Amino acid sequence: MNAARSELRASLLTPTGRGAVAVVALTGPNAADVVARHFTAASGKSQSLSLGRIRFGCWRANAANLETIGEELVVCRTGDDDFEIHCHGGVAASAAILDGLRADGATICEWPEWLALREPDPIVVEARTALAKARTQRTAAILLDQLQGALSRAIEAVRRPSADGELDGAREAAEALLRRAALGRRLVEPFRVVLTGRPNVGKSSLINALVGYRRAVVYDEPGTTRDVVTATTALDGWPVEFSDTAGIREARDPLESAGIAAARRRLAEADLVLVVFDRSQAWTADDANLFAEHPDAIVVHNKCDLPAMEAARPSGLAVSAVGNIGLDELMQAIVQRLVPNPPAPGDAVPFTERQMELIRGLV
Ligand SMILES: Nc1nc2c(ncn2[C@@H]2O[C@H](COP(=O)(O)OP(=O)(O)OP(=O)(O)O)[C@@H](O)[C@H]2O)c(=O)[nH]1
Ligand SMILES: [Mg+2]
Repeated sequence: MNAARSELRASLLTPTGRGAVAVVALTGPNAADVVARHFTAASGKSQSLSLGRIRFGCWRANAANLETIGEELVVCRTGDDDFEIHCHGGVAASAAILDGLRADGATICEWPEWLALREPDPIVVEARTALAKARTQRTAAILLDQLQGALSRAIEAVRRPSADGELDGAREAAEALLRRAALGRRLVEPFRVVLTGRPNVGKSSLINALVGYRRAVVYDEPGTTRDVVTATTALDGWPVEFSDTAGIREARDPLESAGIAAARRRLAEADLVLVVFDRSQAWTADDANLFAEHPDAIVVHNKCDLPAMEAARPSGLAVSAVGNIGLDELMQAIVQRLVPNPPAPGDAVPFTERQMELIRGLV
């Protein structure tokens, strides 16, 4: 038994918040004695819980006070030193049990930490932790592949040639894996797509059209959006967070100026920028500056339902946020830029910084 397991630990295994049933796990050398102090089986049998048996009974959170009325619940011994307590799913029930176990000397830990105590493979722990946070089926399927060994096998395929002195082969395999890192970082957190453009070009309208509901305020008054407004959706199974930002211009007041500063911060952290122009208006020096500022952006010429103002403009996608024109093409372009080479089923994808460091360290 490793040092961490020689200590009494308890953890809430179900998500925090209300549910039908909550599960508290207890593990440690004297776990059976601790359970016996709190739990009385309904059958009245006093013998200790045998392995794999599920017992219904009464749990007194405060074991020292025999006067208190206990809670009816189910206890299962899942290992010699391991128990699961299945109680009412409200927040209070599991909190009372954990408080009682803490009073008995148990250390309360988060479930990934609890999992790490019993699972020797850190990739499995990381995959299970990430799976609980995955937002789409597509990202969950990729994480499931890693849980089932895709990444471990790929890391082994780097380690083996590296150990045999075949450095070129190892380096190639490592580089192929690390090319997937950008996607791996977005399996739990969404891709960040930020819209920018001059005031009134239709950024907020475009966000609403892309996510399919009215999230951002639209108004025919330049300088309407002052704060960064986000809306999260899935495009082709990839989680994407769109940020609507204040239109970029010489600010008219301190509030607008704060909005523009927030927009610039958000732009700096973006995975992808959409720079939006109003095709029905003349092409201005400000437009040209914005275009030059974001050389990697997708260029969107909005309001294509209106007559176009003749001007030499950079090429881009013609769309209409209010007329619902060109939005499918825009979404496809976004997906193509965010995930140019989607992994095939079973492909390895590193998804934590620890894994990426490990791969870099092998070559
Ligand atoms: N005809 C037409 N009007 C549009 C289109 N998109 C937006 N508008 C209108 O343009 C005006 C400004 O739209 P917003 O979405 O608020 O523009 P914005 O870029 O967010 O503006 P700021 O928040 O001020 O920077 C509104 O009256 C919209 O209805 C479009 O595709 N076609
Ligand atoms: Mg706006």
